[in-house]
Amino acid sequence: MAAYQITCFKFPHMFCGNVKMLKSSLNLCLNAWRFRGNALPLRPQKRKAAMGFFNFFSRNKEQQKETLDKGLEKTKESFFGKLTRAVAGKSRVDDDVLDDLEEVLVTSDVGVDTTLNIIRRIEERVARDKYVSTGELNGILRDEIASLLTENNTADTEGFQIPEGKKPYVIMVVGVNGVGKTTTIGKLAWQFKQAGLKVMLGAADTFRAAAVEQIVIWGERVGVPVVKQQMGSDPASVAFDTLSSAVANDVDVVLIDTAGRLHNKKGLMDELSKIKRVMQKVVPDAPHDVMLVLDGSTGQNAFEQAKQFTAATAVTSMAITKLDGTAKGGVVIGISDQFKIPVRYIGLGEGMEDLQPFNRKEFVESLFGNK
Ligand SMILES: Nc1nc2c(ncn2[C@@H]2O[C@H](COP(=O)(O)OP(=O)(O)OP(=O)(O)O)[C@@H](O)[C@H]2O)c(=O)[nH]1
Ligand SMILES: [Mg+2]
Repeated sequence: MAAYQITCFKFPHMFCGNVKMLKSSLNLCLNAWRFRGNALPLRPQKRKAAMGFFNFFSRNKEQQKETLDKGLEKTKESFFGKLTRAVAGKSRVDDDVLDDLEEVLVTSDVGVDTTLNIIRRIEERVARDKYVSTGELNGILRDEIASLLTENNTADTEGFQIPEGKKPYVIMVVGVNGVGKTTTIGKLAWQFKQAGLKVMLGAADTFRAAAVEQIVIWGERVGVPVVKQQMGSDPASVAFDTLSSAVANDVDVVLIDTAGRLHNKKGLMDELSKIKRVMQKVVPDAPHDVMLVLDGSTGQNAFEQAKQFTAATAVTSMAITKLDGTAKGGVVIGISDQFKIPVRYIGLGEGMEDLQPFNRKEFVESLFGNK
């Protein structure tokens, strides 16, 4: 498969299998940050249902599958378009097809390391089965990617349950600017509320103009209280107030919004540690979850952010947003494979219901079709 190997100097973790891959990697290095809109559209609530604790997501399985299939449409179109071109005129999976497949996976934002893992598994399968037709490739990819991802040692999030003695359960949401932190908080607040939990939000992004307003709007729409102070006030103080109020009001789950920050801005990263320290004065083991939100539509940039953010602060879960309307959904496979920190949720739209627990098997089945 790989004739010779070259290490990409800019991103040494990107191990480039061959020249084709080097080209793809360089393209990925050049990916620009995506702009984002500021709109906060919310579709009307489709269904109100009191859900059990163990499956708190208010949409039933078919609705979730529909949203997932629709959300991944662009990724599928792009991936299968490339795959079809790669195998055109070839009947069996040979070294050439594998080389092309490698390129398809890398250019679909799966990431170099995960791509090499997938290719290795398929090579083993081809060696075992002697003859594999290109028509079988799709099913093989689905199976191998699904088993690669389930070999990871983290379990999928099927539901949400507050662990014994962790009330209020505190989730602090972090990430760079515009990735969808506040929106994810709004969506989660809605889901938790639907499940019958008492929810409170903390507007600890006091930095960006209109950030407080934005989370207050979400609070009103979802019908949960938001603890806030003036813009420019100390985020740690807002977090302290939120937790104090949560304890006094017997709240089940607290979601703390934070300002967008880059991992390499020391002052801003220190601010996160301060927020944590101050929260611990009220709830000693808070935050119980530090959720990193990543914008999936930025592809390999999301991957880089995950790497750098997890190295800079103790992240315990991830949410990948904006998978709808992008062809870069393959990044979820790479992130889920490469990080031991679980991807808990995926964002598939701007509406309240467009957040789902990430289920690796269902994700791969949606991408490659059911058996
Ligand atoms: N299509 C789509 N848009 C999303 C999704 N999640 C968030 N957005 C949009 O992304 C934009 C930014 O979302 P915010 O929630 O404000 O992002 P943020 O990380 O809080 O931004 P800052 O507070 O500025 O750092 C908004 O227009 C959201 O509606 C998603 O899953 N799909
Ligand atoms: Mg925000």
